[in-house]
Amino acid sequence: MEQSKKSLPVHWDEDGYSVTRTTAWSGPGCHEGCGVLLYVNKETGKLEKVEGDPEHPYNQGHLCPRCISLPQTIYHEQRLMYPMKRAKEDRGKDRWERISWDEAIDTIVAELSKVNETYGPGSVLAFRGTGRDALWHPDKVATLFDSPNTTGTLSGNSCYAPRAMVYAMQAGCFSVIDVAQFFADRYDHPRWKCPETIVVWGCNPTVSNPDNFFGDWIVQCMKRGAGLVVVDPRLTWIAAQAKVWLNLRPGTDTALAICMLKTMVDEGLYDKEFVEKWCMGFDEMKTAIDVYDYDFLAETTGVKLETIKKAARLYATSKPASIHLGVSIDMQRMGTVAAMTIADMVYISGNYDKPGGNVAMQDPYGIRYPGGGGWGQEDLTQEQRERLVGYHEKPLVKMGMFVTQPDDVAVQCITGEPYPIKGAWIQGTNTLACMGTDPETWMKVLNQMDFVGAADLWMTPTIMAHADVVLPVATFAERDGLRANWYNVSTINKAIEPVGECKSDAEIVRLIGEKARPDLMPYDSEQEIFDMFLQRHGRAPFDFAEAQERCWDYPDFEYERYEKGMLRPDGQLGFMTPSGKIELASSLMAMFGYRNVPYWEEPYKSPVSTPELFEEYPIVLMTGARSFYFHSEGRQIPLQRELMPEPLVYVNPTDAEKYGLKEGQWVWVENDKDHCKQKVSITVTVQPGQALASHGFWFPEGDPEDLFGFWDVNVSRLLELGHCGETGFGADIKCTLCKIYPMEDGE
Ligand SMILES: Nc1nc2c(c(=O)[nH]1)N[C@H]1C(S)=C(S)[C@@H](COP(=O)(O)OP(=O)(O)OC[C@H]3O[C@@H](n4cnc5c(=O)[nH]c(N)nc54)[C@H](O)[C@@H]3O)O[C@H]1N2
Ligand SMILES: Nc1nc2c(c(=O)[nH]1)N[C@H]1C(S)=C(S)[C@@H](COP(=O)(O)OP(=O)(O)OC[C@H]3O[C@@H](n4cnc5c(=O)[nH]c(N)nc54)[C@H](O)[C@@H]3O)O[C@H]1N2
Ligand code: SF4
Ligand SMILES: [Mo]
Repeated sequence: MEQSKKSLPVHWDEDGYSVTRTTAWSGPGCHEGCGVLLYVNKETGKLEKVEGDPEHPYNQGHLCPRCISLPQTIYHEQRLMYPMKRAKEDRGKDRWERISWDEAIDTIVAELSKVNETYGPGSVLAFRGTGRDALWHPDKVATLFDSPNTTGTLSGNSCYAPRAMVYAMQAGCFSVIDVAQFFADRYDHPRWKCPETIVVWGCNPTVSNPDNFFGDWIVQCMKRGAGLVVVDPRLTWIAAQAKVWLNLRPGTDTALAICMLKTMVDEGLYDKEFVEKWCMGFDEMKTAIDVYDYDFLAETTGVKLETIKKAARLYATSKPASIHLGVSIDMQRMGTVAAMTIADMVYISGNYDKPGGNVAMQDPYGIRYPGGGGWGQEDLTQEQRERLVGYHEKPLVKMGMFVTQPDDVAVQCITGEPYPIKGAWIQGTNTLACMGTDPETWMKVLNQMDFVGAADLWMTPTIMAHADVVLPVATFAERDGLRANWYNVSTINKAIEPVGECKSDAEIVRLIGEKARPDLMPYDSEQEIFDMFLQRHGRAPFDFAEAQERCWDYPDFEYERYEKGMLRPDGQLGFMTPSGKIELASSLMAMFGYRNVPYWEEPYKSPVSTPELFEEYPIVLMTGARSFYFHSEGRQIPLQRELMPEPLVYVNPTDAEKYGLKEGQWVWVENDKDHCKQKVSITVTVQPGQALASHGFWFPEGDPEDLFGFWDVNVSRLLELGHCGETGFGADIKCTLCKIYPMEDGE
């Protein structure tokens, strides 16, 4: 075990403050687990300030606005403080009544049990959000009521899942670029190599720090000599630092990737020895991309062919080199194909699982649930498991790839076929204002539920519209917790007592479990659950109390594990795939009847695929790039809200002129499906003919019975469910069409 030295313990006193060293994991929300120091005033017992922990290897003292504004979050007057209930006929009305924790838990358990008894296994559906702390929690709640069904509500599971699915099919596990994050001594570690070139593709990492990846790590590599290629329609800050910026048309990543892969193959710029020894399917892959013409591919993307070839050569000839993907790859109907084609570049380049390349991910000490989810699935019978939505129709769902597919869940809830789904548990997601593609459909889904329970920090539009009981959740400063990402195990160490009667997500699930199924919840405290995660499901050499004393722990890390028998449970050399090799043409995908080599198709709506629609809606619309808000959070927090008070749609000056749009003006963003309103921001960082609209906005200061005004500004109304890629993964969230025009006075 390689540990960095901590000069101070987990708790200490300093200048009238009691200081706690902890790691930040939501709520409030974030994907990260940065080390933070929480300063609590010893006289008032209140949290007064937050600082980045300079000794935590993860963020090395860095901090961003969401953690800095934690005190404003914790003591905000609108935070949920007590459990509350409301009569079913009062859904949508601000008629909440405070109740005790006992009554709240009793009601949730009684109502969800009734649904299960009436409609059978699977009829309770848990809604989960993005990778925050509350990730294993809703999954476990569903299984307590005999249900395998947990869902997101983003069409095509278009966040992370498309990439992850393809990586698993081709190489047996997820992978990430190596920027020294596996080592506690970071950039000084002797076995690490700084990448010569990093390709940042469809990601804005210094803003989004997504999926356990702190964006500043790339900046640290740049300081140590790394050059960048950035693939983004927008000129982001990171794109402006690049040697090559590939400013493609949204949704054409697969065409761009085929063009780059073809350049590498045709020019012999790949690691023939690695391909020969460790890959299968090269010829099939080559035959598939041979049919595409370079000029056609370049023209499709809107980027000059020579620029694309230059980027391909730069990546292929740099040693080491890596490619970092973001969510914009997933947010296209072609998402899995884009991810597959880009992954092919990584595999044939010979940079896989090498220092400074793209490395395979494994759970630290085999600890799974706190970093992902799925706790409870093992308690279900085979019959119950087969009630998973899509189990019989979708082989990848049957295989356990990301629980359900939201587009299918919506259909089943509304039709009641093959069986009704009538109980909902919402923990850590704001379905209507954020996650839900086509929120009108999700309103129908939630409306037809016999019972809806929820746990959140705030009264959200979703909870106000649909919940019957709501529970108040503690922030990470107010509780203990355990986090296991791929690089380390970190603990959350409680610094203050919760405000009001807030409880942690883990304690909430424990209370529900204890009441509903004591046999499946034999734990007297949340700490016992963490002990179980560490030592029964995982192989950690410490229990939770000891983990808290360490605050973080970095397990040993090896490169080139395929040569050491470390990537397969059977200890054989190679990869966790049927052939034991990296499958450039995945045998599993072929077996399931899916295309397993690169191909190109236009987005569902685009200038090329729907020219008539394009005439009426001449702007290619991206929805929802990351800002310093975390999704739909933070609209109540002054420090965050003042940075972006209203939802903005970004357009290029030429389009502003063409369509008569003025800076700061409210406009309609509209397509053939629906419309919403946003405020115009004119910027050269967005290219002519394209626009970017904000997602996740609502107005917590607004009328609760108007659902805080979320509906008018929600750009996901322009998106449709049911147009995913052939595997069910990926949907065109960031590549649709629209027109933008000024609102009339009085509208
Ligand atoms: N149009 C469009 N839509 C999008 C996107 C886009 O780019 N464009 N992005 C999509 C993506 S990638 C994602 S992942 C989804 C995210 O969608 P969601 O996960 O639904 O994100 P939020 O809307 O912020 O909802 C999270 C809710 O959980 C609460 N919360 C935060 N921390 C905790 C906690 O620890 N415990 C509990 N119980 N609650 C907590 C917050 O207060 C908030 O109400 O949105 C998707 N929606
Ligand atoms: N501050 C903050 N951080 C977050 C979140 C948040 O809401 N706020 N959300 C978290 C979540 S759930 C996620 S999934 C991650 C996502 O994190 P990122 O992957 O960084 O997501 P985005 O910023 O939405 O998109 C990245 C870039 O893709 C570009 N883009 C748009 N369309 C296309 C396209 O068709 N092709 C290509 N190549 N690029 C395109 C956008 O211009 C944008 O700059 O961030 C996480 N971190
Ligand atoms: S990325 Fe920012 S908000 Fe997230 S844990 Fe780190 S400092 Fe906090
Ligand atoms: Mo996401």
